[in-house]
Amino acid sequence: MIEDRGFIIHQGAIPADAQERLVADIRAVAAAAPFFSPETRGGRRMSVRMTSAGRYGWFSDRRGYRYVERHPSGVPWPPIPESVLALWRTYGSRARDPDCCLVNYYGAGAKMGLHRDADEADFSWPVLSISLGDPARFRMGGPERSDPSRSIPLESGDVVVIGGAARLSYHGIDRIAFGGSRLLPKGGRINLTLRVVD
Ligand code: MD6
Ligand code: FE
Repeated sequence: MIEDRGFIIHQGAIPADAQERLVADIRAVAAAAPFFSPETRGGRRMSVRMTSAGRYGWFSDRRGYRYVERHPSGVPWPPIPESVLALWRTYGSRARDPDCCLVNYYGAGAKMGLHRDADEADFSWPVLSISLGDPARFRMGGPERSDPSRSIPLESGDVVVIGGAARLSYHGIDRIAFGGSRLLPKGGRINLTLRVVD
């Protein structure tokens, strides 16, 4: 376990067979609620493709970022897989389950700019992040956008807890090493973030 600026990184937390199980479960989520490319407030398409599981899903368009109860197709989000909930109960919290599992898919060249996860009602709950597939560089900063930041590599099977002092800190994904893992046969990276929403 490494701690940096309040971000807690559990490297190699998920064994290979459990990673395979998670990918299979996420494929089932994406079959019910297909990946889409949200639009930012500024009207640009995000390079990351997204979907969600749980009571709420994360959504963005020109009206801004928010949690919604349905996939853009109109169907409710599928339930959060048990394999994912088990990781939350180990690394996130045993006090309650999360409301949302945001699923991000990074293909070649996809990245995520520095941002804070601040659309939730109660910041005493951590956000848990699970990395699967190709390696990525995770950038961690502080509570202000202008705070100094540094990046660390995240690999398939790593779990990051963003809570406590880091809960509202800026972070992002600089780049991924496309094809750097064999977990996803077509390459790319899946990141799951689990949140308590309201
Ligand atoms: C990613 N993660 O790792 C993007 N957010 O693909 C996040 O934006 C994130 O890793 C909140 C907490 C942990 C995270
Ligand atoms: Fe985030």
